Amino acid sequence: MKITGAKVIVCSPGRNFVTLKVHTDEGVYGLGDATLNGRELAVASYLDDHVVPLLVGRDPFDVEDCWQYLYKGAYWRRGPVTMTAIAAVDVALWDIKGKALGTPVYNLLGGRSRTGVLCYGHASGATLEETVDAVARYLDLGYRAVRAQCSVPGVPSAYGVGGAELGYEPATRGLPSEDAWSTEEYLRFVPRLFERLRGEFGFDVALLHDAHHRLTPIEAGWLGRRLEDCRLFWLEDPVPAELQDSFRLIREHTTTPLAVGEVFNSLYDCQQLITEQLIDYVRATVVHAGGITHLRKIAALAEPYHVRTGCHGATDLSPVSMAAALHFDLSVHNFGIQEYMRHSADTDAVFPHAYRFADGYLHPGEGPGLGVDIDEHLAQRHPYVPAYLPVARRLDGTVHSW
Ligand code: GCO
Ligand code: MG
Repeated sequence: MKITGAKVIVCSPGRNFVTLKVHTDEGVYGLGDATLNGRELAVASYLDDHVVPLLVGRDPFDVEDCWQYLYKGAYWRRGPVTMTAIAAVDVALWDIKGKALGTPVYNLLGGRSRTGVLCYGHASGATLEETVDAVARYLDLGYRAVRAQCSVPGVPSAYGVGGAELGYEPATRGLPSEDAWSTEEYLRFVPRLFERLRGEFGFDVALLHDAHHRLTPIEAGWLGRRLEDCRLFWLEDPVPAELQDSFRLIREHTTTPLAVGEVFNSLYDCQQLITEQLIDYVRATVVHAGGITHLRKIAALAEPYHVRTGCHGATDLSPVSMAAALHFDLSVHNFGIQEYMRHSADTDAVFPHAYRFADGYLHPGEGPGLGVDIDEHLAQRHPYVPAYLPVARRLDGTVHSW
């Protein structure tokens, strides 16, 4: 089998997605997601201008060789744009191999390690009571794990609140919006939120929280310790992860489990965090961390250190990424949990897929390959719209991590 060409499809069924469709001489094609939120066209160009010409004539079954060729052959290594582009090719090749062999991708990855993929949904509200109601709604739907975010009194437009019916959509069309931030107000409020949620729902539901890179290590240590009695499943992104040593400082102060890595794009971004056991969950994803091939290596490094996976699964990861994540999650031994934000009806129509939710678990389906497709005709009806993630400023106007 030979690759005959590949097409980059940019569409915006409610939000922007970049999809790579790789064609072969036997008529089988594979899909890969190449969406980098707010920077989509950079990856589309990287693929179109620099990667697609390298694919023609290659054997799509040589997945590892193709990965190494694109990674080492570029000379310029890592970075979100490069690694997202490589991921798109990698995932498309796994899809082709599964389809050609007539088996779901998880069978190519060692088979099933579990019967379903535990996932968590996003509950949020403008007030504490609204957040309580939102968590209740997720429990009614069958979720066993829920991330809770809430507007903080005195902080207009806190991270993680509002948007779609069952989820949260941070990118806005046009130029970036600006959110305000106050660490003091936030730290005063979050313990109240989780004490209330535990009081209301008890300890049978797993509760998660995302601090979205906003704290300093010592602030994060304080928050983690203050939340210990609420037994969070994890506290996510307590600090920006550029300085990995900072996690040691957090660890010295709290036993609240830590999750990090949705912005990571390679094993080298989490090597220290894993081997020094500074985190409990690694959130790297197929789409931003070099595809299934590279994410498996991250999971393999993490396994002996008791670090489990908790892949990013926000709405900016297309259904192609979600499908790929589920095959990975089902097969990898040290899986922890999968984030699952539902896509809009428009997105689901453009990307028909076999995966389904039942009783708090996701299932990738039994069809060959990834079990996801793209309706190109429909995609054309939703052209790209410039959109950006917000920028955060502290109350005095200083730019802060969003
Ligand atoms: C999460 C994330 C997202 C990101 C978004 C950026 O935990 O789901 O923090 O909400 O902010 O995916 O593109
Ligand atoms: Mg996050």
